Amino acid sequence: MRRYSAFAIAREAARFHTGWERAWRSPEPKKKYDVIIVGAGGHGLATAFYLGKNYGITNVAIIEKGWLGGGNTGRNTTIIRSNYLQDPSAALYEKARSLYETMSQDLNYNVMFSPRGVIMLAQTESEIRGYQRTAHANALQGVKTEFIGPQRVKELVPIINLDGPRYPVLGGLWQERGGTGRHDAVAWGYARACSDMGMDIIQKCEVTGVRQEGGKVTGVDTTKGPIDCDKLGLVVAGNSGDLANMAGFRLPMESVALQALVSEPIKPCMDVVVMANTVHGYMSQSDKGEMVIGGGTDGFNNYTQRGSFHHVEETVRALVETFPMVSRLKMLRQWGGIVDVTGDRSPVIGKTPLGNCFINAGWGTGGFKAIPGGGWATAELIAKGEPGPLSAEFGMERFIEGRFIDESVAAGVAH
Ligand code: FAD
Ligand code: PYC
Repeated sequence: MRRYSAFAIAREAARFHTGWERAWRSPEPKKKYDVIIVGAGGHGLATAFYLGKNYGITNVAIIEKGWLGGGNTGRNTTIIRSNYLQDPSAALYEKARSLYETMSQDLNYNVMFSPRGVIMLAQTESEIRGYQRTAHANALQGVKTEFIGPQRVKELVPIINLDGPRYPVLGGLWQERGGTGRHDAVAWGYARACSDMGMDIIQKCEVTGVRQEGGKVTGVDTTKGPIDCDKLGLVVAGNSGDLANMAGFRLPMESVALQALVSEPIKPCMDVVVMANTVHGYMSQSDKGEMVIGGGTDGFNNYTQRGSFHHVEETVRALVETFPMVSRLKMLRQWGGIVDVTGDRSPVIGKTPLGNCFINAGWGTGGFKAIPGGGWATAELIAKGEPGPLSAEFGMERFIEGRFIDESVAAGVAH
């Protein structure tokens, strides 16, 4: 792989950009791999990358039914933060956030990580108490956050209205090193690095069956024919239930669409990310100037990757009290992604009833921020066959043992 650099840009400019290589190969599948990862979203690609980088396992195929990064990874609102309440979550999300800090250098691919700061607004007395508790927990966990008062919120977000009639802004949980990253660049950067290590990314290839013998996976059936493997990783977010069905087990998860929208581009007006969880909307400004606005999940299980009119209305209505300028914006685009939600709003990274089959799923509305950490932990699980310290608490047996990792407040999006 030729490295991207300022020198490379100058060289290519001099020869009219005729020398750029394809960022990743598009091979036909081999008959057999050491590891097959199903799903070329951020978590699947990051898992493959750390299998190669941390464990030297490179005979790997990443199989994707659509195009890489075309699932939730390319559909999210790109918020990165690690201000979770419970110790195992704070460790996992902070590992991920810290990997984002150096991701562009590590992958030699500009993922535009922008640690511009994230505020979760407190707009009720109970939110004040909840976020103060999180700030104290984060201090013990080594995650840098602080609870700030309304005047500091106003300094950080001049366009905010502190005195809304129903939900005044009473303060907020501020994480200065939280922010955003370019979501599809994250997928592309990992894909390029995986391809460079000799891994095969096979797009437009749907897994239609999981073949097994004596309680172990032997391979998968796909729309490009059967492919054998020694180990299988299922990393398919909202389609996890389908894949588990093919493999013959059930998951404690449900799938639901989560929607988002963007406005027309406007001049820079807000250089932090604001989440208003009580009124239920969150907003940041993209580099193009669009206001990126997130709404809620659909109130019923479904597999649609579309937006719907009532969500636009509900989300915008929720935001105008706190951000009156939103009432003047034209909305440009809306879309949806299928998120996979667990009962405690924490992910599953763990073993399955099939000995050599592992799963990374259940990130719900918040797995973009976790991509490098989730991939790191899943690679360790697949390579060693046992969870490591980052994922030890996240196995699905916690739902049988009643050992929940309750993150319903930190999840940000009520669901
Ligand atoms: P995906 O990116 O969905 O990848 C799974 C892949 O598996 C898909 O590409 C799919 O095509 C493929 N696949 C499925 N079935 C098969 C099959 N049978 N064969 C082959 N391939 C298959 N998180 C945050 O942290 N911050 C946010 O601001 C944020 N905002 C969000 C906003 C929206 C509107 C949405 C929808 C999600 C948001 N999220 C956010 C959540 C985040 O996007 C997801 O948790 C994360 O992207 C999950 O990554 P993934 O790699 O597990 O899944
Ligand atoms: O997890 O921070 C988050 C988030 C914001 C919007 C959707 N998810």
